[in-house]
Amino acid sequence: MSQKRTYPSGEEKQKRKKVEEEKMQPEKGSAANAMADKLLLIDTDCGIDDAQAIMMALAAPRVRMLGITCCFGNASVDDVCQNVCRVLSVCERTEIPVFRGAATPLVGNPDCPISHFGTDGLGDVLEERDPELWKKQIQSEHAVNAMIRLVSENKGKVSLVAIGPLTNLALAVRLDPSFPQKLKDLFIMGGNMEGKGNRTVCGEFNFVMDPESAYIVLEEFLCPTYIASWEFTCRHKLSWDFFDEWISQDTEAARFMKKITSKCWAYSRDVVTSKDAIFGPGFVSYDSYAVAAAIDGSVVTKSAECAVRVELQGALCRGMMALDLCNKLKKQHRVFVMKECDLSKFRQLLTAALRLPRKT
Ligand SMILES: [Ca+2]
Repeated sequence: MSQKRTYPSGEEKQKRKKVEEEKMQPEKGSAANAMADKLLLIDTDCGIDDAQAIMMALAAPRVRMLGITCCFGNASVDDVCQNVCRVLSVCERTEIPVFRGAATPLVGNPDCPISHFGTDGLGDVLEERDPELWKKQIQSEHAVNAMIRLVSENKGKVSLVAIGPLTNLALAVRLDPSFPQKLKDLFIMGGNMEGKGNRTVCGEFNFVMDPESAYIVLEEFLCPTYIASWEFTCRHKLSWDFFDEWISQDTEAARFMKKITSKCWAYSRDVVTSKDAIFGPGFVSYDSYAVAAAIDGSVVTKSAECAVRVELQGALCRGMMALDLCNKLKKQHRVFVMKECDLSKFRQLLTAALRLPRKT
């Protein structure tokens, strides 16, 4: 039987965390501190909640973002690249390299465009959607090559946070089978734990967009893996009152967020969705839960440790993540499926996300 465990679990993990904390230097910006920073690589299909998640990582102290790799999903991969550049520009962090990755899933064509966050992924409200303007900010190196290089250069130190379809990750393990071993850990927003879907009856968006990649990642990434499923995020929604206050802060990031959510139906309180019907109404920053878990392990207070597998067949269940609670699959590798979250800590991290750019 699977066990529900406190997160983070195990004496060894606590010890590792302590050693890591001791290594951290109080003075920000020094070379020594840069060595002790938490190294993050974010793989994204930048829609509005990705923007929120990226800002959370940018606002977190002692986090060094090695790069942002882009994948199709909430929008085409070109729009995704532009969206990431816009977010970095608002936060005055354009020194962070952005890489263009997969434009399609491994099998079939992408089921795009997606209108959840507007056709451009950021609410269809931004002017100057000129690809040429942003093109020069995109690195020429492919996202998958960059991912492998950055992780190989920092072996055992990088936390990879995947908040889009998992195509780039699947390609990375095909190009370099030792890639997962070189990661410190992997955080995923995606999949489901109760068979409830948002994109299909049983499937969550990121996994349904490329089920084969999700399958490969959950079978072959044997590093410590933490999953924020769709139901987990919905069960930890925040109030619309929080949202209103959050986007009303007097900062560039908050003004940007207010703008991109202004005409988006996903942020309309009057729209009743299936999510509202199941979990009640509220604001859910889906991808931010994976980033929060990566930057502060104490945010997630309970998780189930079990084997998981993605269903690739079926009329209703293709793309669904199944939890093997009875160990029927006899898989050695188990992942941590997040169950409970310290909402107060999460709220603090999210609040800080819109206090950007940082005042120096
Ligand atoms: Ca996303």
